[in-house]
Amino acid sequence: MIDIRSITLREIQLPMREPFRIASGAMHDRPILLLEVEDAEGFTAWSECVGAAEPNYSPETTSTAWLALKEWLIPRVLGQRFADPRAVDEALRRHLRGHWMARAALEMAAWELLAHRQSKSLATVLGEAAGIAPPERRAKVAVGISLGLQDTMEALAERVQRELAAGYHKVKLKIKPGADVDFLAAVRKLVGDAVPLSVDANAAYTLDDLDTLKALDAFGLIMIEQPLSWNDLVDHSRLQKGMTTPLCLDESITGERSARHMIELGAGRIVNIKPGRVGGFTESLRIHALCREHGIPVWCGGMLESGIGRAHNVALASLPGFTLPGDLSPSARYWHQDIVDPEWTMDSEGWVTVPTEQPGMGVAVDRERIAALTTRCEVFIEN
Ligand code: OSB
Ligand code: MG
Repeated sequence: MIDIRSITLREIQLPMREPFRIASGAMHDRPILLLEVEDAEGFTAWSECVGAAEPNYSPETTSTAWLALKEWLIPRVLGQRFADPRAVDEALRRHLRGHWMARAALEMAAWELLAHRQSKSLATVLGEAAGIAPPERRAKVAVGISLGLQDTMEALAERVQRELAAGYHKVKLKIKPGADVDFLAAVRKLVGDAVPLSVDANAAYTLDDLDTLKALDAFGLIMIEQPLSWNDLVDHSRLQKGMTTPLCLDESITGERSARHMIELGAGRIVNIKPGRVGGFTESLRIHALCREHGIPVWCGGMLESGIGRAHNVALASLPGFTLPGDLSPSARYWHQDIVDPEWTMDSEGWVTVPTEQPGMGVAVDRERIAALTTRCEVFIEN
């Protein structure tokens, strides 16, 4: 049973250790929209919306999500009773187009609430909902790092070397036209051909760049993530037919339907599942099941989440279809100080442990720090 009594929206500004650059823009500090949800029995759940300040990755931002939550989504759940989080998901998506990130924040809070009510870890609740037997659920998850665009190829190559030494299972490099083939050549020259690398273009190329993209086949990459337009499948299908490196879709996958179309069209061979991008855990579980059925590897991407969003991602990544390392860097990679206790850490072999001992996401929220970082706040209470 999910019966939400109150919802608090907060936007915080979380200072970053270093700017993060992708082909379509840079992030210097991370505005993060947080939800604190309380149910009729007094259980509290936290969740995070992955929208950013600018619509340069997705059409959504923290401000559009705030609006959608306030105007259309929160009124659908506040004071209502739902049998389970899937019913919440259904209520949120009914006759509502888009707003995946806003929906996801509320939907994921419902799963977190359920975990607290059942006194189970979030990973356990998701594993059970997916029908996965306990021995098949991962106790620890392999971590990869996503490196933003660097100014020079020397700086990039050194950085890759350093992160591999830190234990990361995979290094993903952001690329864009003019910072691709030469940069990769410099990296391979320094770290060798055997280390697991991938690239992410964040939609910076078109089919006019076919020669450059085909040249990437020479680098033995695990995958090329989202080379073409953010909402495209057809051009990716044409590109995949002309390349040997597997394409992985990120931005183009907004749900099970686009994942199915990707498979049918051969528009990619790997899926990056970000629960915050696809509307939440219900849809993530559907994509996970579909991909398992078709032998398509999935992995859990990241959106520079705080420790709250990371917790939700780690729980999802414990499912068996997540066979590739996730972008699940520990707290200290992005933040001087995270907003959860304990902070997320990775061992020297590049593993993060899935918390299963405590109810819910397995980390406590640092309310004082959140209060100190809050730039706006609004409370919605059942009347
Ligand atoms: O495309 O995966 C992406 C961050 C912001 C926007 C888009 C992306 C990313 C990342 C960060 O790659 C991964 C992480 O959170 O560690
Ligand atoms: Mg990506």
